[in-house]
Amino acid sequence: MNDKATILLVDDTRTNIELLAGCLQKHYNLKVAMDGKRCIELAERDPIPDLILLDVIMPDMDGYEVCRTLKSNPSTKDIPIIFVTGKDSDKDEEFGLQLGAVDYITKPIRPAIVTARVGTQIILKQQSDALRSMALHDQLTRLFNRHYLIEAANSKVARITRHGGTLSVMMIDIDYFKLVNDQFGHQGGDTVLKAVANVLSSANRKEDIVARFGGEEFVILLDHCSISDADEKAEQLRSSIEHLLPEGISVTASFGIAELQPDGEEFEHLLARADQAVYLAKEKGRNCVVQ
Ligand code: GH3
Ligand code: MG
Ligand code: MG
Ligand code: MG
Repeated sequence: MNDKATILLVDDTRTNIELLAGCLQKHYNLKVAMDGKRCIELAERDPIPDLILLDVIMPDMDGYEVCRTLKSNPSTKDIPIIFVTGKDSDKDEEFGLQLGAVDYITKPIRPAIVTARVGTQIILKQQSDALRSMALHDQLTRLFNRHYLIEAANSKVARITRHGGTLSVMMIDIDYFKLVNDQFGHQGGDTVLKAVANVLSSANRKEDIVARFGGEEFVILLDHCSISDADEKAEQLRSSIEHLLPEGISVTASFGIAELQPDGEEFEHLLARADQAVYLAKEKGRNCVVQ
């Protein structure tokens, strides 16, 4: 994996780009845009930049307008922006910072100053990414946590309520997990949880959200997925979990699935239906899928 941070350089003057690239290319991945429109395109494209160095005076769309556009788009609003500009009055600087830029560097470009200020912002960005990742993931399994699941689900449900679409939810509860702990100890139980989490996440599409919902409970949010597709998928996962451990050690799980009703059903209600289905799966004798 390439863990160099990515910086997007935006300036309509080639010599400025060359000067900035000269001081930054050794330590960072660089992307270059020579106008505002291209900057907005590249800001959304992988690798998503960790920082944007943005010129102000450019034809068509100036840097202030580019900044406003980036800040109003949920997928680019958290990318830090440093203005690098010849507009050097206090008023200009104040204006740029009020637009949400994290720093404001005036031209002529002084390589040592740019390098130092960029370095500081990259460290801050990496720290905030790490904190965000910790806040959204479960430490043991590395899956998303309940908090993230609910946030993501509410926004998917809102989108579907407005524009239509299909969403299914799958709830998974490991059977007799207390016995797994009793038999193999808490650490052994943790190893089983990690193994089950791996099965659940490796078998899924990129757009699915796999979360650890509680102790030995997991939830998968299946976007663009009908109840019959969810049923097929759950059956595959159920079988993979059943065959996960060597013969003689039994780990199975009970599955409940439900599809969002198109009458404005809320996620909480959808989840309660999946939970009820898990309860019925337990009643039926466990290691099965109920809808
Ligand atoms: P059922 O088939 O009815 O679901 O039985 P169960 O034993 O799985 O049911 P229950 O929900 O009562 O027990 C879940 C157990 O999971 C209890 C708890 O000690 C254990 N557990 C919860 N979180 C963790 C964890 O992080 N690690 C380990 N090892 N065990 C955990
Ligand atoms: Mg310019
Ligand atoms: Mg449980
Ligand atoms: Mg259980």
